[in-house]
Amino acid sequence: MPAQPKQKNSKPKTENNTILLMTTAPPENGAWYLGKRLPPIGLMYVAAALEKAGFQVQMLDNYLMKKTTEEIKQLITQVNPQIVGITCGSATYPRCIETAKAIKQTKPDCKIVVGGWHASYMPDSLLANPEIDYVVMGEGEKAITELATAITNGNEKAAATIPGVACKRSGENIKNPPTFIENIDEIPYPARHLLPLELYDRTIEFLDAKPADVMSISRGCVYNCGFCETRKLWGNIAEALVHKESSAKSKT
Ligand code: B12
Ligand code: SF4
Repeated sequence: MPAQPKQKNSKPKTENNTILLMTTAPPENGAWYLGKRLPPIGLMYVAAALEKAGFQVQMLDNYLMKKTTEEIKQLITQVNPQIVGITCGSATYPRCIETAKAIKQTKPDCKIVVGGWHASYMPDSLLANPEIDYVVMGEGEKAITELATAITNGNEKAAATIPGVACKRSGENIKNPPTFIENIDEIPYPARHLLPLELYDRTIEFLDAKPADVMSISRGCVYNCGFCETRKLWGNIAEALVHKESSAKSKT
């Protein structure tokens, strides 16, 4: 197994530095609902970066776990997170907002940060909801680590200047253009240990192999196909970067 990549630590200073990272599901009777589930790799990368920076991280893949709003409220009371991070795609937007409302009702001082695809393409639509404090656009690891550090240090002014972060200030939406992580080897491997991997279906129709899992082997693309949004999310990266995660590790 290769050694974990090194990353600079920026230790959070406050006592409560618990962060809950979660997904929500699209409506079950909608066209976008997939019965099968694979672990959410983007969110696991975000979790790993936060753990590496010294935060206490918990994950709830609620697409899989299907907790009700009431159960989420109970979880928030139990975990008492200072920050909740939610992945939001366009299909999951309504549930993301519904969940954010429930979290704020339970713990009004909890900061809600939304990242992922809808957040990256349509940050204003998220910031229009009073429950959403921050939006992270694009690659999440560096932005969320800097943002969580600023929030836990009570430095909301610094939070508003972080590349890739969007937020409301004096009635205006501030949107700082994202930057990319230059040295991809700094990114820790996805935090698979934070999810109940045994509960996932982990099969893929055309593969006669089980368990199947997801890995990310590049960031960005050298091409620019008209139908593909990879360049929009990941920018004009001139070189595809290979991120090695051992296959042995993913067999867990
Ligand atoms: C692989 C993939 C899948 C896999 C997911 C495997 C998995 N479990 O992770 C499968 C096949 C299951 C899948 C399913 C679907 N997908 Co898909 N998928 C992709 C694809 C090709 C790559 C995503 C990926 O893994 N990227 C690599 C990781 C590292 O990046 P990431 O996930 O974007 O996460 C980073 C950032 O977004 C951010 N981030 C993510 N979450 C959070 C949360 C917080 C709090 C923060 C701060 C940051 C953050 O930080 C991460 C690390 O840098 C993208 C296209 C693309 N190029 O991005 C489409 C894409 C994400 N999928 C899309 C869609 C529509 C779907 C489906 C709804 C399709 C369907 N008919 O059901 C489903 C539902 C997915 C869901 N859960 O909601 C759309 C979303 C469009 C939109 N506006 O929402 C995309 C963008 C493709 C497209 N243009 O249509 N998908
Ligand atoms: S479809 Fe997207 S990811 Fe694939 S080669 Fe084209 S631009 Fe690159």
